[in-house]
Amino acid sequence: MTTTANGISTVSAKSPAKSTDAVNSHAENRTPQVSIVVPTYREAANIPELCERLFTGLAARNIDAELIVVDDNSRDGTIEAVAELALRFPIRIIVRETERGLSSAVVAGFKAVRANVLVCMDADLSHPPERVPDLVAPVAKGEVDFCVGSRYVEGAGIEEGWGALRALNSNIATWLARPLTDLRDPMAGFFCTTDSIFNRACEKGLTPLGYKIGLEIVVRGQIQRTREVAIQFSDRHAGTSKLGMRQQFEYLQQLAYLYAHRWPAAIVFGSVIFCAIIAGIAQFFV
Ligand SMILES: Nc1nc2c(ncn2[C@@H]2O[C@H](COP(=O)(O)OP(=O)(O)OP(=O)(O)O)[C@@H](O)[C@H]2O)c(=O)[nH]1
Ligand SMILES: [Mg+2]
Repeated sequence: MTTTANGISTVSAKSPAKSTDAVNSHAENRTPQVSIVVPTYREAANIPELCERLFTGLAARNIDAELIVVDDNSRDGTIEAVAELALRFPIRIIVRETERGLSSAVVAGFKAVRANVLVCMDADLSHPPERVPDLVAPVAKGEVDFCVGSRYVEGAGIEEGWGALRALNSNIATWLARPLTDLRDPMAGFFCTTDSIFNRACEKGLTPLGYKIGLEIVVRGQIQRTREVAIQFSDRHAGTSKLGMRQQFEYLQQLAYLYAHRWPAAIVFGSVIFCAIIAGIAQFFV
């Protein structure tokens, strides 16, 4: 990783992300209470407003935080936007030149944090930045290990722009994850946890596949103490969605891995039954 002035770290295949390397030159020596990681791909238009609203909300609650943008070489002005904001806010950027993917970007960010309390959120302002302190509070107090900004608890809401198809898609995806966790919104990309929970999930084989890194941490980290904070989920502010068919298939693949992790015996049993049925059917054709 090479680091330049104004808080820019560049990661290439020859220099994979390492936690200490990623602390940029502009960062102060103090240790922040909270590290907020935002994965980005072509989100330059959203970063300034995200940053302003986030740090205004944090200052109002006296929370000392850092913001780490993990960008997959968008080349859309994200680096320049962060460099300008870094003059006023504790923000830095990690640019990955050879890797793509939301979950792996969040993992790279979590490995580069300086605080013990970690937050993950989207850049497109779908997640209200003002609510970060409400997610942080129960985790920082040690009341829970994982706090979600939830779309599916009482008091929460989703902006009307979601069409019926997207709502159905989200509901099916949520329902498929139901056996893995009690969370009403296990798909949320807006959550807070701790570095020790994240490290435990890594030790248990965390696989940064697809979009649902929160679910991955909850299941692999064997988290029991969770809380959901109702949020108003907005449509993306600017730019275009990066969620496509590929991410949907990756989600199914991720679910298969998580089910196998949680119930290895059931998966072996299911595979044997499946093979037996296939072998039985095959007999009719030979
Ligand atoms: N670093 C990185 N970030 C990504 C990648 N794909 C998506 N993101 C970021 O992850 C966050 C969520 O992506 P979105 O495109 O908003 O996905 P979504 O919220 O499901 O869909 P919309 O809100 O409808 O656009 C945003 O901050 C994206 O910029 C990626 O491949 N690499
Ligand atoms: Mg979004």
